[in-house]
Amino acid sequence: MTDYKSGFVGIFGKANAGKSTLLNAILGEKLAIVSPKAQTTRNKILGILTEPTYQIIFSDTPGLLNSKYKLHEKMMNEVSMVKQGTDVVLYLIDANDNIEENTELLNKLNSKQPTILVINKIDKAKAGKIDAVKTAFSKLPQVKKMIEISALEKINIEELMTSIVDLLPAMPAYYDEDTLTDKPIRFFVSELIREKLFFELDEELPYHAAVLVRQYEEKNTLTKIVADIIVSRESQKGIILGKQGSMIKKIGQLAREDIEKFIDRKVFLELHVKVRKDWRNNDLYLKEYGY
Ligand SMILES: Nc1nc2c(ncn2[C@@H]2O[C@H](COP(=O)(O)OP(=O)(O)OP(=O)(O)O)[C@@H](O)[C@H]2O)c(=O)[nH]1
Ligand SMILES: [Mg+2]
Repeated sequence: MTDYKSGFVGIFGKANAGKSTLLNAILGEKLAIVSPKAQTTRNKILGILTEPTYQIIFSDTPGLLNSKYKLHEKMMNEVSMVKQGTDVVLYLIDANDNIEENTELLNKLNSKQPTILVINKIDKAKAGKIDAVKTAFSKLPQVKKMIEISALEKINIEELMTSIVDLLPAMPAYYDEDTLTDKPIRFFVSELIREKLFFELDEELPYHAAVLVRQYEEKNTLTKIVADIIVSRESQKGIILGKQGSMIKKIGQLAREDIEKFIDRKVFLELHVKVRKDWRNNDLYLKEYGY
C-alpha cells in the first residue's frame, strides 16, 4: 500500500477548550474524561483511528497553563512529550475565548509542525467571534488551515479529518488495526472515578484528588475493583466521605455504572479515601499515582 497515510496528531489548547470531547467524538468512544471544570486532563492519552486509507494517532493533552505546583509541571511535561513526536498540530480554541491569550499560547507552544486551528464550540459562538478568531490566527505562519467545529454536537468532524489527512505523510500504519489506545484498563478505571469527583465536589477539591486502582480482579460473574481516592488534606477526606458516607457512596455508584459500560461487565467497586499530605508537590507520590 504505497499511498497509505499515517501520522501523529497532537491536540493542544487551553484548559476547557474541548480537547478531550474532540478525541472522544473522533473515536466514537469515551477514552478521555470530560468535565465543565478546567484542568480535567492530566496525562497524555493516545487514541488511534484506523481507516482503510489512513491511520491517525491522536494525543489528547492537558490544557496549557502556568505551573503552580509539581503536578502542573508533570502535566506540562506530557504536553512537551506529545509536541516532540507530532506530525500535525491541532490547536483548539473555544470560539468565545480570549483571542490574544490563545495566539500567545500557540506561539509559546512553538511547534514547527503544520498547525490546524480548530475553532470549537461554534454551537454557542457569539456573533462575529469566529471571524475575529480567523483574522487573528491567519497572521500566524504555522497555521495552514482553520476549521470551525462543534466537538459536542459533532459538527464538521469529517471536514476536520480530511484536512488532517491532507497534511499526513505517506507512511504505513504504526499500530495494528485493533489497537485503540496505549493506556491500560486500570488507567481508564481510575479516570472514570476521578471524573465523578469533578462533577460531585465543589471548586477546589477535585484538583487535590488523585485516584489509584489497587486491585483489579476478574471473577466469574463480575470484576472486582478496589481503588483509593487520595487527597492532600485531612479536612478533604470528610467532604469526600460525606454525611454518613453519602458522598462516597454516590461517587462509587456513578463510577461503577460508567466502568461497567466501559468494560462491558458487572463491576463490584470498593472505594477508600486516603490523605497524603501535599501529594501534588511530592515526586514519589506523583509517580505512584501515574504522573
Ligand atoms: N457547547 C459546547 N460545549 C463543548 C464543546 N466541546 C466541549 N464542550 C464542553 O466544554 C467543557 C470542557 O470540555 P473538555 O473536553 O473536558 O475540555 P478539555 O480541553 O479537554 O479540558 P482540560 O482537560 O481541562 O484541558 C465540557 O463541559 C464540554 O462538554 C462544544 O463543541 N460545544
Ligand atoms: Mg481534557
